Amino acid sequence: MLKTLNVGIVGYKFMGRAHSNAWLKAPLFFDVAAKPVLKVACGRHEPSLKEFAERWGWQETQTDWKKLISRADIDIIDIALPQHLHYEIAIAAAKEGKHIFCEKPLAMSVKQAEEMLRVCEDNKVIHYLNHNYRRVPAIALAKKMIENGLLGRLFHWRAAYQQDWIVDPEFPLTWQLRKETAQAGPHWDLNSHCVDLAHYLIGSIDSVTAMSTNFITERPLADEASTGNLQAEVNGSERGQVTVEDAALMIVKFANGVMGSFEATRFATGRKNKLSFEIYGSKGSLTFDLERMNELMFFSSSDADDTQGFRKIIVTEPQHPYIKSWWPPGHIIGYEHSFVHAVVDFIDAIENKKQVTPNFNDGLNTMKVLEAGLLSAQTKQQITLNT
Ligand code: SOE
Repeated sequence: MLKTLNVGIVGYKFMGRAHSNAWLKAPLFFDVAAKPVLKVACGRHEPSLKEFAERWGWQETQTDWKKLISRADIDIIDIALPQHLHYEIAIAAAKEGKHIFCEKPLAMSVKQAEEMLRVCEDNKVIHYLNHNYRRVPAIALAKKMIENGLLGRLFHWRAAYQQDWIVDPEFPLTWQLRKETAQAGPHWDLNSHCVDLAHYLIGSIDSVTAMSTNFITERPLADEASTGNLQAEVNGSERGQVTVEDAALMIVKFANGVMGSFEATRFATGRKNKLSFEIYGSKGSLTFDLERMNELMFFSSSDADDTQGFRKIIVTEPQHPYIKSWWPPGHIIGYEHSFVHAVVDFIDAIENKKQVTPNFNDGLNTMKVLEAGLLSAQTKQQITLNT
């Protein structure tokens, strides 16, 4: 009989659903090292929590996360909440010896991230930070191609994460648009993904210069109880200040000499969830676009001169990362599959007592870059990182 691991999840909205799906699907499609049991779902609003638990098959509910964490029968705490709630829960969970599966971005600051990492290390728990895009097969393939030298010496990294869900000035002031709950706008939410990918694919970042702007400075207040899934309802006629940026641009120098840029916005009308990057090297180049996530574009200088050009690799073959556990060759996968891959690797790390990536250390490194970006935008100075 396969060993089991009891999971307690905190949060039941967009990420609560994405994580629940991953816990359920992982043992159905992959030969996991242990089977996750959806034991307890935790959240503040009991009726919505109960409905969530019933739909996804969580065995029990709990409205007090402290009680959940102190339960001896829970092995894993899944933090599927906004970033301002990560720190306290992660620290308490690590102190109870629970392994942690935490949604991104890791925290509100470098200071919080440092402490979260230290407490996890002191208590020897496995800590995973869910920058799920590392486990999109096309991106994992890009990593392999770079490591195998197909691009040669790297020169350029260019990333843009573009969405458009707050273009309407009447979209309410949800937690993502307030500094006390989000720390920053797309620079935190979206650039955190791209910085994580840049660390994964290119290497560490040495210096940062950034600028940011606001297009809409005031919005109607939100009815937080009905927000979730990037949708929200207005609460009354009062308006409040937007206290995070609406768009950010950042240019960086990597330790290996690569020049890089990052663009993050929720005002790119028509762009729904477009995370794209381009990497240019001495022997070839790669480009990726999340809106076409099963494809990777590759240019190789070693192709014959008369037929050279970007070719499209459809990343649906059994030789491609994670694919052979899904469908027959040529059948595409989607957004939610990257979460399943994360759960599979996280369970493997727990069972084999090894650390998984990205973890809180990777999250800390990302926080350092993002915080430097905020400081640079504020001071209009280039910031050197001492990592
Ligand atoms: C909202 O901008 C968001 O849901 C991010 O928070 C996620 O990390 C990203 O995957 C999709 O967009």
